[in-house]
Amino acid sequence: MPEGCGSDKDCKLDRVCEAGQCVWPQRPARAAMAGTPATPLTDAEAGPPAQGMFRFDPRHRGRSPFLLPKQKPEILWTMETSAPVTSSPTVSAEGLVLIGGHSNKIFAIGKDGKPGWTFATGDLVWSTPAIAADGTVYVGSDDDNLYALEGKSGKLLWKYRVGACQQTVGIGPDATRCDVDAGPTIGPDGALYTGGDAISAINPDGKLRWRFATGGHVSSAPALAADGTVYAGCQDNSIYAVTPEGKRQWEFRARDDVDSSPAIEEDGTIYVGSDDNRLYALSPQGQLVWAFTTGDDVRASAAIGRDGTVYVGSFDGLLYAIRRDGTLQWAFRTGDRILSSALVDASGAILVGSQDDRLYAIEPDGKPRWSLELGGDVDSSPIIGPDGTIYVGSDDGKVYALRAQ
Ligand SMILES: [Ca+2]
Ligand SMILES: [Ca+2]
Ligand SMILES: [Ca+2]
Repeated sequence: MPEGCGSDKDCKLDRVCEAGQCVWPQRPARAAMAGTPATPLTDAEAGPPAQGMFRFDPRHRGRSPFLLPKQKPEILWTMETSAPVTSSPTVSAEGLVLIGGHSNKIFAIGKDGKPGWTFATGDLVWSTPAIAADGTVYVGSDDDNLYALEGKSGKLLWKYRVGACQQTVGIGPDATRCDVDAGPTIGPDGALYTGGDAISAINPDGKLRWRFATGGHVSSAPALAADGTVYAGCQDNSIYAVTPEGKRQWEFRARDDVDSSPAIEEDGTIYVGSDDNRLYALSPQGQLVWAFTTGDDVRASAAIGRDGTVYVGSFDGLLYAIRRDGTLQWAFRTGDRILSSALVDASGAILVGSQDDRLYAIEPDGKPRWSLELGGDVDSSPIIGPDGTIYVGSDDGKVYALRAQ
């Protein structure tokens, strides 16, 4: 719950007092008040001082400010990384495409597809690079480190080891428990939120701000509400709400692992999937609003359209459009499991990958617009660059840039 305040001095961190509640600055107070009618924020209003991250902003709504092409795009270029790419891309202010790979590296690729810098870590990279306002790139690795890299050169600025797992790399319970696969998510004050064997908040200088212990591995990126509350799913079947100071607010128990990253609606509702096949809608107080049952695990993260429609893929192969009240609007069938998190473009069209090796563009009413076959599973979550180019990774080891004529 947002805490009450009389002046800015009553608010922790850099928050300010607006209408009796502590909120992040440059953010309309209505966004922080649960229960008020949702007025869609523009992306500029909602955006933190960061250039890019998994699901685009700390609330993880998966809303792109750009438009998907009407026509089926063609492959503009590909870059071979030699191992599957499940990480999702981000684009820097200089136009570099940043993405991690199972070749243990982070790649910076020029707009023309020419390789830029690479940075080698000690294990697989599932994490999506996040880019701070100053250009610093933050990315995690299965070697249990969160890395801060200089955006232009890829030079190491610092690394922070999450947890104290005895075996850091390879496979096995201890080797994977502290993996940094989650996000990171950049908060409005530059703090970094990630997973591993706990939920951690790390300052921009690489020092730990707080660590919230969980009963299992946190594999997906924490989301951050307008009031500073941190939400994260965990393989102990719980969804945790943690205060801006790192204290437990509430815990909601699902019936299986929660590997989906939470998405937060304007009114504070949290949408998150679970291996129990459900997509949950939870109130900011941690109460169940509704649960929508799909045919298999929901590991993808939900996207929230500007009209409040929620889009999420399931391992049953369907991409679901679910109304705010939890009823089905439509479902779109792909040929295999969906792990990729969908994007909603500026006009409400949807873009998502599937393990049938295709990338699908879907109209707001659920009709197919186009689909394009790539060389392997598309588990990476696609993005649209400012010039309309689509970027995505695939299990065939390639990073793709797609553009319509
Ligand atoms: Ca590890
Ligand atoms: Ca299941
Ligand atoms: Ca496949």
